[in-house]
Amino acid sequence: MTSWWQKAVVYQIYPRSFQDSNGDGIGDIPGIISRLDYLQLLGITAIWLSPVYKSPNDDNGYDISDYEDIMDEFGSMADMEELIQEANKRDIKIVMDLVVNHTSDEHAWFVEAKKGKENPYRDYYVWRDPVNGDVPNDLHSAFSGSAWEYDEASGQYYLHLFSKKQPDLNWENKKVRQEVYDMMNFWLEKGIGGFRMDVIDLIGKLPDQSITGNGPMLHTYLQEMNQATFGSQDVMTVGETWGATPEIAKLYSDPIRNELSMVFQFEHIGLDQQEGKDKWDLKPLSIGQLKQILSKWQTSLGREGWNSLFWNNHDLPRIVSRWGNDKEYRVESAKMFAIVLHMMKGTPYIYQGEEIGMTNCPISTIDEVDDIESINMYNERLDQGYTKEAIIESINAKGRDNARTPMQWDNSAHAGFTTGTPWLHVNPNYPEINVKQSLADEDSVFYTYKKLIELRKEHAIVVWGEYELIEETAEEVFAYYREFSGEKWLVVANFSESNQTFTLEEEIGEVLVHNYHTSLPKSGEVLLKPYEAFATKIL
Ligand code: GLO
Repeated sequence: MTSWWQKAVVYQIYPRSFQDSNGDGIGDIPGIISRLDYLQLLGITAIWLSPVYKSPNDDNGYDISDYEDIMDEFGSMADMEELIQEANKRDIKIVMDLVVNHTSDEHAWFVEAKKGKENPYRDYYVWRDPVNGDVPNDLHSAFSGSAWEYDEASGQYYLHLFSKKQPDLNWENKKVRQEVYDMMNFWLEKGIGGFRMDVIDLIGKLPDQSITGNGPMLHTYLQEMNQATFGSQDVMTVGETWGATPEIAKLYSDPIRNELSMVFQFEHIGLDQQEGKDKWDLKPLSIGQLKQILSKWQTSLGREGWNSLFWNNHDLPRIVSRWGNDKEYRVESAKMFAIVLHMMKGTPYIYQGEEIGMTNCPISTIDEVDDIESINMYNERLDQGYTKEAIIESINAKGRDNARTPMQWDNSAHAGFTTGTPWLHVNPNYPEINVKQSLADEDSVFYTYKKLIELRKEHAIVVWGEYELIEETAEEVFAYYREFSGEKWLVVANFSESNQTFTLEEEIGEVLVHNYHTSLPKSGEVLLKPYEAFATKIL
């Protein structure tokens, strides 16, 4: 059986930073609607919309206070319905972000729960008595510090694996699960194309045993959710699953298990982080490892799963700055990352601005930072004796604001994002890097993305072809074959700033996409320039 999402290319919108329509400095839904023609031109099939629900914005919408209402700054439910319709008219589906590991502490359920131990909503969350006058155990929040927050009034602690304004829901409570399923059906009835599920690997947690990810009930809950909500509908679902291995991914996405369409795995994303440390402890990327990890995922799911392909999202630094060269070879390296990823098997995701080669936005003091994760880490590490310089270096490398600076539309004030004051600084390189410029330049990164999306739509081999890594290459050269129904394609990419050579073992035919204008020999040795990448047919 095949599904639309196997052939899809998904574009992620972080609404706060995409397009403001009313001058308040915050992106909104009418702003997104005004840019749908641009997305249609790019050719994408679906939009993953980061949360637009009512929220006090402790974690920019990932702390939801009402799942069935829209954040005031973003617009109204009528705007949301119009977005779904207008997108559907352009054959674009809207995939909603489902954040159900936790709510906001301002959600009505938590407000009730806090009223006392006897409140009917108390058990919607995870409460524990103190142990020896202290926190119940040493569970840590992903945003620094203990995962337990003391509630004076009742003398108990509640669990928050993220900020203390994001209390964890108690999934062991059947009523909680039913509320979530009802809410999902509310959105499905509005005609959405599916769900991206935030930190979904955490819902089966057993906090008393310090088990958070991959808890024993996780897959039982997902099967129950599938049955109670989207199971009978033609939608896509993608779970955010940190720490997933291919074996774990199959549990979620093997079609016979009736759980999710696919998951986001993060193995390649952790490759520039020191072993056993966290994301802030940097080490250089090994291209050899990157090839090995991505190839493992390409070949190990078989029919028991489906890959999602991504370099970027709202939590990650911009790939061109991270593993490419965002100065001298910005265009070449941005295109190279696109070619390598979009020619693989799986569903590609593009994060807003990636398609024009937007870059990280370095800061020099903590006052310039908005992201709660970075701010909490800064304070924690200052206490631990790190220097300010070292912490700022980590934030510039990995901080989430890098990806969250406003979308760069043109070279007018604030990059055409807003007529007001943007909520987060615009990257000062917007006069050179913006959509208007990209559309006017036929050699821009944008047209490589557009071409890659077209290739996927036109050639079944891109969707279904078997993948094979070419092992005998220089470390810096990432090359692979795709094969389908007697057809064979070759993809070659130089991941370095120096020239490399690659030997064409078979005679090549039509060049499908290439980030340099030079012509390639039919066979034999090819000299690859910095970040050169191409895909060709094999005769
Ligand atoms: C990644 C999420 C992130 C949220 C977090 C809490 O882990 O996408 O942006 O902050 O999940 O909801």
